[in-house]
Amino acid sequence: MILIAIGANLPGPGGLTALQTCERAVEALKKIPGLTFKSLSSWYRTAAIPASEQPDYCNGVVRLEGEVAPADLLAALQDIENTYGRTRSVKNAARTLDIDIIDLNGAIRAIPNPILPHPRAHLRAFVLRPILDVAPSWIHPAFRRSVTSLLVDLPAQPIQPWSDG
Ligand code: PH2
Ligand code: MG
Ligand code: MG
Repeated sequence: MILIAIGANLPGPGGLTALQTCERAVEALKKIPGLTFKSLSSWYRTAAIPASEQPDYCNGVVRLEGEVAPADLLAALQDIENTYGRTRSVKNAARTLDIDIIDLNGAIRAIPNPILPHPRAHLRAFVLRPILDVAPSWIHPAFRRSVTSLLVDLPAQPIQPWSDG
């Protein structure tokens, strides 16, 4: 199972809303050669973590299947990010699109680009809550803990279903 997290909190090119950019990202993920789309979570409106004056994020998770080398998948995701105007400044800066590999077939990999599973996934309701939609029996490959068990241990993080306006 491959879990990919999508997030956006700035308008994209041509005035796409954050939600529209996220939806385009899903369509692009479906086109990655060799991978099969399985499901898409609900979209959530989430407050920036760590808390800041940034706009709220639109967040969701996609579940895919297939075999792909970690660096190749990362490169494919960065291509999609770049298509939607992603620029890189400081860590945790507001962005038009962020696509992160959360879990790649259970791989555990300490070497960056990408570290697997995503090193902060277990700390983030904006990742764990959508995983509950697409893979409710997911077990964190490194900590061997269920998504529900990780979620209940988190401090409160503002997250609600996305709705326009
Ligand atoms: N992504 C981050 C940092 N903070 N906060 C929210 N709510 N959603 C995100 O996707 C997000 C974040 C770094 O990638
Ligand atoms: Mg991220
Ligand atoms: Mg990222």
